[in-house]
Amino acid sequence: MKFSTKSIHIGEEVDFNQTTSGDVIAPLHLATTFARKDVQDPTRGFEYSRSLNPTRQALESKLAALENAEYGLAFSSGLGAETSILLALLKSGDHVITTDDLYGGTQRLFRKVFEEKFNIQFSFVDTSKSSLVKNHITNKTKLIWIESPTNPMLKLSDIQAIAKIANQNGIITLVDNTFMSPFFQNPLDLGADIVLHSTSKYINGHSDSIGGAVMVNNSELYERIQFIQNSAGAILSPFDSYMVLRGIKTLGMRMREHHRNSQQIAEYLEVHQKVKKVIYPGLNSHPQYHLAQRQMKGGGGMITFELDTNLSKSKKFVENLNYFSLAESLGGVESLIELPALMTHASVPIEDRRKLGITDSLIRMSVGVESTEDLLNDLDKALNRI
Ligand code: P1T
Repeated sequence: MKFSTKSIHIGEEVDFNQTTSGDVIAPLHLATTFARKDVQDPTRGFEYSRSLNPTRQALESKLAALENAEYGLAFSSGLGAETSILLALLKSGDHVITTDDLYGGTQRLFRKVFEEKFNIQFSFVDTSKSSLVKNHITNKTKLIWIESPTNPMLKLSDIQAIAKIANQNGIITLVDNTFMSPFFQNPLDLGADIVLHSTSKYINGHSDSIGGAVMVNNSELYERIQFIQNSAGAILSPFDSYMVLRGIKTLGMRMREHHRNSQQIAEYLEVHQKVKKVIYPGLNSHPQYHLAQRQMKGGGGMITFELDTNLSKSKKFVENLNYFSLAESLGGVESLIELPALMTHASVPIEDRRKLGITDSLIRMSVGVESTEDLLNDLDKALNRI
């Protein structure tokens, strides 16, 4: 089965033994608990919805299929999924190597919760240089956590090379694949052990559900993470599972459009005289363009750029757009724009932001699937006004 067939059919096969009505979509099961006929034998395997719910189960099998994985798990948010993985895999004294340029909320979770309160050590490393990863491995290193492309600088890491290093040292590799979605990148196929998504972004795609997903192939890893999903309880609700099942059906066609619009906008911005720099993995000016071609099936829908002007004019530019809402988040059908230093990455220490190039006037754009012409006209008008 190819990608879009899986995104429509897996988990939602019509099963005349389970349903009396022949629903062509997975029904929304809101029940918190399930009656049984026999004390010892839960009918059809369902007992209590935190442990297992039929709507969430349908989504979890679809999520697994899209990352070519054996198992999928759905969580209450991307950060809920992250917390559950850290609880499942680590204990006090363990060490994690992670990408230096990460979503601000992930950094806050690592630094302020797991490092400060639970004595887990994190090394923030430029994982776009695989050799640096090797240099930071110690006998306490249990996990290598990669975000690729990174948020917001769109740096890429060679997943295959890093997974190989990790594997040789008995270390688990995780890839946060939120920016690419399973349509453009499949980290498990490149040797990673765990894939994580914030489904709040492309997977749901309509900016109306917060959620997270984890996909793995190894049954022992699955059981460890599933144990925490049930024990700590950060599950995706049945209603949100239904929303994501609905959104995911068009993931392939949305990603193609996000990419098509982004490529044209990135090319337009790159030659504009008021633009200083554009970072987009589909441009051959991207420092890792060749890795992008090898590892990803498209450049995606995120563009980071800097105007050749000061902060106040950059603010004016983002406030003057019509179709790009000034808002955090990404991956929805509507276009969004933001200033990471003042918004999504405000919790990152200022010296780290400086080192990474997250200047106050850096702009991050999530290109939606509106008509290309309207988006280009909107940008053109706002650029002419500064
Ligand atoms: O928001 P939540 O569903 O908890 O997902 C967290 C998360 C994890 N990983 C990546 C790469 C992310 O970008 C995010 C959330 N990011 C934003 C809200 C943002 O505007 O960048």
